[in-house]
Amino acid sequence: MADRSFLDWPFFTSAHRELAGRLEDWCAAHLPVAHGDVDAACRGLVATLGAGGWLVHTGAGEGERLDIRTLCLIRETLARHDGLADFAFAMQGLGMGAVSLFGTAEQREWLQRTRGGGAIAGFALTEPGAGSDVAATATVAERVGGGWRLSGEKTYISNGGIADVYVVIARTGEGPGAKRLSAFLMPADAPGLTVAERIEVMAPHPLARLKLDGVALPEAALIGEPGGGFKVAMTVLDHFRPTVGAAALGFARRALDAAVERARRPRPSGLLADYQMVQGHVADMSLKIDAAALLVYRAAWAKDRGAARISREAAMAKLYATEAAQEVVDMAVQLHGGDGVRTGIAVERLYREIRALRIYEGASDVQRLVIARSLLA
Ligand code: COS
Repeated sequence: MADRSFLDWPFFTSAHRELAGRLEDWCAAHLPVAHGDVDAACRGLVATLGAGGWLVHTGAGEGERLDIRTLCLIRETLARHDGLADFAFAMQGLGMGAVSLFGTAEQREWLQRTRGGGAIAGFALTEPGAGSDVAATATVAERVGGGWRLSGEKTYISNGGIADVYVVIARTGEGPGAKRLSAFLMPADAPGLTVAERIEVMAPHPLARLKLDGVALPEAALIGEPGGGFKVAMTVLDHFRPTVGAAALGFARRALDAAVERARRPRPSGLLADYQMVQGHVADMSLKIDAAALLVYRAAWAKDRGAARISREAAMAKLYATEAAQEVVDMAVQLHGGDGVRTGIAVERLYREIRALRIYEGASDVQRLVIARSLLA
């Protein structure tokens, strides 16, 4: 069982501790699931997480706000039990993040479905020519009659192909650079929206390149102000980057547990745990995990207590926790010897699962940029 003493830290309320305990029991009863057909697994996980009441926390209705500590606790716990369950949970939040933070009452109606597990969400931001550089977004939204017509391509879109609704960022041309983008709510059945390519990755989950060929959306699809899309996207990312750090933490804790179990396992030549170098590695893993947890929950707590913007704290949490988790998982693989790279063993799966977290929702170097700019501006 992973160390849960961090729940006593002052970042949390008794409600957080109670939720973490309930989720632990729920995970033990429901996870992991079979990943063979990832689309079916994700659909099933969204339904099960919805039925369990966990997806309620992925969105904020009128007058509510997202509780980032809750999102982090849930992601950390789910990731420790099943990476795909964490993915399914996380995407409901990220996908609908713009609606939770900026949506109209009408747009928030989608939240009832995504928070209940009756609809799946996606966030269509990245493009073939605009990954780290969001201001280079080329997808265009033109005003046509009383609505909008969107054309372009979005890639590496999680839940692409199985989502029922996407938030999409497109160029509307109101001002220079980043001020030319706007956010839209786009149902997956909008005519002109197609899945151009399914993308297979080392830790499989639904991922696709989407083609928007004159997708017609009503005026009411606009989220926030015209020209406010860059800010919408960045604010969503500020809220969800700490949760990526939390997922990394879940993977790292699982890896440490596996390494400790391995080190204590009796062997004819003695326990690995008796070697000082092994002890040193275990100490370093544990240290990285606590440091990551402090940064993750510091960022979440800062937002929950009302900080207007947590760009730097969120970037620090995501950068450190994902990089540290990669090192922890890698060391866990090493401590398993040859078994560490055998397909199907927990640390081999974690090794594949952790890698993308240093890239998605802002690659590590983007986080460094955000941190440095906040100091040097
Ligand atoms: N919250 C609110 N406003 C923000 C913001 C934030 N987090 N970050 C930037 N802005 C504002 C800036 O204040 C600036 O406004 P003014 O022009 O009024 O001063 C404007 O947005 C442009 O900001 P900036 O000049 O910093 O933008 P850049 O084009 O240099 O981009 C980075 C900055 C690289 C940090 C941004 O593009 C980014 O985060 N990229 C990574 C994208 C990503 O995470 N993709 C993952 C997709 S998977 S979902």
